[in-house]
Amino acid sequence: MEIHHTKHHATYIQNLNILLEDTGWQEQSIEEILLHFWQLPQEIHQGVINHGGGHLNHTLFRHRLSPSGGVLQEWSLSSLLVSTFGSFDDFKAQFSATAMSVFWSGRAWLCKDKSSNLIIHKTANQNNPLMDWLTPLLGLDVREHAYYLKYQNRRAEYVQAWWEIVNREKVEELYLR
Ligand code: MN3
Repeated sequence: MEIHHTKHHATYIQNLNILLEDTGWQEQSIEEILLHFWQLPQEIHQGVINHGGGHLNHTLFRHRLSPSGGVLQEWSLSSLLVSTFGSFDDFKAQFSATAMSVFWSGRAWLCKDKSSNLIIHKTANQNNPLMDWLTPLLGLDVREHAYYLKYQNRRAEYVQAWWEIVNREKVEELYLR
């Protein structure tokens, strides 16, 4: 986790700042940059998606972690999760299956759509659900660098361990926002 934060995440920020030099966009929020990147010079579009998305995705990932974890069944979103996915365990199973199905590099997400429905979503590389007009509530990085040092190729064990440190208060706060 420390290397993921201080090396991988930091590199995305450095590269994004280099790309945005002289564009006048450096003071924009990362969400605004990703929603309106097409207004930037075309030659930096993909770089802004990659490094800007990398910055936002890793920020979202880290801010949804809590050292104390949470008792998942006590989520205030539980009734909505149950009515949406069938049961709390079904939600976890569907989310985990989505995380396992990501090929190579990407994320599984719990998102809120424009009608406040909960949906499980998947993105590739450093794309962010904002770009699909969804509000990301909870995201799990399943690129190998997220887990390889501790779990090697055992992504399922990493996904299982991650559930123990999900910051449910943060997810609920974002849903209600
Ligand atoms: Mn990562």
